[in-house]
Amino acid sequence: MKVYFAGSIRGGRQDAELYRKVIAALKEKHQVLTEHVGDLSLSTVEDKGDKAIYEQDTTWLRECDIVVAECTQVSLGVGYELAYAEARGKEVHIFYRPKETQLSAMLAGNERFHIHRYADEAEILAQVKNIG
Ligand code: 6IA
Repeated sequence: MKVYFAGSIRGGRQDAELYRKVIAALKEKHQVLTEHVGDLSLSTVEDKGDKAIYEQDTTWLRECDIVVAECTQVSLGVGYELAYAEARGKEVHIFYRPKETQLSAMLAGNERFHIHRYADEAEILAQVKNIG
């Protein structure tokens, strides 16, 4: 299946290495459209053209079968992507570490989203293998 992985970029890159590992785990069974989200060298300050990024990402969101989002690091862009995917009837899986963040009620309270709580890297890597 085609997977759109969403993770924080301008919201903060503290979990970028974890995103990279989750993307690698998803790639064992799926095509991941957004591998750059786990690219540790991705610049968040240089502006390569926000319009082009928006157009490409929304095209991929319409094209994907499943959205997988890591939401511990709060990101406006990821929140927007989740609503965009929901409006188009996509299957959405949200992962977060409850010890480190309180998930927004706008996600936690949405019964159409599949919410997965995890504690550490080993746990999320095992959980994503059950998707799709
Ligand atoms: O608000 P945020 O930047 O944290 O939003 C992160 C989400 O928006 C990710 O899930 C991506 O899908 C998308 N996104 C944000 N920035 C980019 C980007 N270039 N390329 C692709 N998708 C992006 C970032 C580099 C740019 C800031 C120069």
